[in-house]
Amino acid sequence: MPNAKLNRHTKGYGCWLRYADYISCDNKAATEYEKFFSAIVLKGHGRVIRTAANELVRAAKEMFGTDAPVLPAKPDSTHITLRLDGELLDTLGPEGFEIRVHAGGNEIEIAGADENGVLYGVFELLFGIGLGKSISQAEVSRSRSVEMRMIEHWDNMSGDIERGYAGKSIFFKDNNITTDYDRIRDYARLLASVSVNGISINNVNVHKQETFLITEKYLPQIAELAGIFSDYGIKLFLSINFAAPVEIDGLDTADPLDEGVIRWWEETAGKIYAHIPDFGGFLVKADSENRPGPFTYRRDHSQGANMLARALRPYGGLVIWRCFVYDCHLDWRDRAVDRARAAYDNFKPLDGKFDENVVLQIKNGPMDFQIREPVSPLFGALPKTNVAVEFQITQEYTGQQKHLCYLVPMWKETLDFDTFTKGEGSTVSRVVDGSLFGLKHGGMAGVSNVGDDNNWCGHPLAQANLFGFGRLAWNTALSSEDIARQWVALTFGHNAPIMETLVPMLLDSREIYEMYTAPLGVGWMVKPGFHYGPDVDGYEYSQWGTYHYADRSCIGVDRTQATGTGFTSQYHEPVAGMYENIETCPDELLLFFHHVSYEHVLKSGKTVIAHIYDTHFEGAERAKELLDKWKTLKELVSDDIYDEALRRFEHQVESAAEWRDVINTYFYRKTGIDDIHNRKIYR
Ligand code: GCW
Repeated sequence: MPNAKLNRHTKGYGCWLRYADYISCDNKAATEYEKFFSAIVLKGHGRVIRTAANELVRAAKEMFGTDAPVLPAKPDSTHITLRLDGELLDTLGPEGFEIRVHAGGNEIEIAGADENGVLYGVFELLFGIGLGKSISQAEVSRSRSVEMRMIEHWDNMSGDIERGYAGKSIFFKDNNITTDYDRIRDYARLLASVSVNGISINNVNVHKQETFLITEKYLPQIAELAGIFSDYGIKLFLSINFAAPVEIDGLDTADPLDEGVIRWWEETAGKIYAHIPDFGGFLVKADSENRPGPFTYRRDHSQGANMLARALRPYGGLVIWRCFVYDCHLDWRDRAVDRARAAYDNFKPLDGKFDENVVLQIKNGPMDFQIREPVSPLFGALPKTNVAVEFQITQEYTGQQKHLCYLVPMWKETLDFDTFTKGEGSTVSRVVDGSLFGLKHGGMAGVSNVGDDNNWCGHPLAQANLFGFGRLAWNTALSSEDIARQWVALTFGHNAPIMETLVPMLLDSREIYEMYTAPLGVGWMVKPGFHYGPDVDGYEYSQWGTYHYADRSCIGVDRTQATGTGFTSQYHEPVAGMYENIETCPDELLLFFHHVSYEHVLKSGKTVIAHIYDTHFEGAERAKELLDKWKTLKELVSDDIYDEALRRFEHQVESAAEWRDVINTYFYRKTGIDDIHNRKIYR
């Protein structure tokens, strides 16, 4: 059931993989590579290395118009060799690769520690060409930063996507599984090009019908999709319903210690692996936002996760267990309750109790993907447990792909954050790559921003987030700016005005969005349900535990140990002390940790209220500048991309003005404090 409007030939559809555009413009280096693309030598067997060879054949055609044969042995002419080199496993680790230029320049050899390594080496070579690297810079040796690099879809079988802003699901429609395999293949290729190696295709909120995805009814079709991803070295995972034994087969319990339940999951695992031999495993949201879980049976989360893990273990499967577990029925009247504490309170006591093939997946912040949150204190608090960080690529709280918000700087901040658990240098990236505590598994997961829109992500520039997620997961040391530059060059070609305009737009966009929305780390202030547009008190008296406590003189949440909820004590020193003390707490998180007067003076020298007014006026102005800058690119980028983004920037300007006025008026009315600059605040 292909999307009727779909046009695979647009620039937006092709994303950063339009090889023909790599060599156009003034990319002089590209011509140096042409002679190597006359033949591909394939040393090694397997579906992924075959895909790698096919990718080079395609690139040869698109870049140079050459029909490159794939040969089993070296020809006399120049060529590219793909080779499995097991020895690289010792030096570079799984999925590592090397690109070497040999024999008087007659051969480029791409050697992979395994098949994925070869495929990533191919994309690295092609990206190098796209980025204008000369052949003398082509030799590289690369290792992955983290093992699991997962994309997670919140797609329902109805075709709707929970928190999806780029159309409907590419996997499901009208309660059926897609047969548009071409699109799935294009998607797998896109993900593999940025080294993604795992995907879960259905929503973590597993509803009635999706519960049955692990049954014979759907497994044959799921296996078709899994096979496509396998060609690209990507393992398929499914989100499961913890109550599946009850809902599918009428068992009277889903208690993880019940013999019948244990057997049920073992049999289910057997059935799944009979269809999908390289199935990745289960992703589980349990006891969260009204989903079933082990709490129902007075069991803890290690008991729940381990039961599933043991069912998958004979086949090498993983259980990815989410730590987004909190009470969503809180009472706003009770100032002592604090949702931010929940993940740590629930999981810290279980450290050491999880099986080896369980990975705990922790959201980057303690709340829920706000534009500014501290890093979750659970990172670094689980020295005996495999851990992955969960980021949200889809822009639920960050402008819903209507606003430009390049998220890589925020992810970088999380990865670079020092937990101090084992002294200085105990960064989150070292937690999730397993090196800090010597753990077996770990990774980075991103909630997908992809739907069936022609350009995949809705906002053409939101593709930078998908690209950036993969690049960063592969190499957590890359800078946000490097990633932005790579994406711009590969997507728009070698064009200095585009680079000079777009890279700063991307890099500034998060700060701009933050300026005109909720101030100083307090979060929320969005319309309930949709999470879009301003509604300062939308969640203030709700059960979701997301408060700002603004009154006529003060605002913010006291999360200190001394007088507040004690959340700061979940951090290791010196981080705990830094947040606890209002003098050392960074401005941008002040209202996350402290309840302060509007007249409190920030480190910037401004009062809180002046900061609120200033950032909202300035943020809305800077949104206008984004639009103006985009307009300067009209003649330089393709119409499909230009027009779509233009519409979105125009809307962003309006929405930012709405935010500015609602926030400023709200705080003016609360405080009665005038703007010292006398700007327009509606009374
Ligand atoms: O922030 C919330 C979202 C829900 C989501 C949940 C989660 C999939 O609003 O839509 O549910 O997070 O992460 O489980």
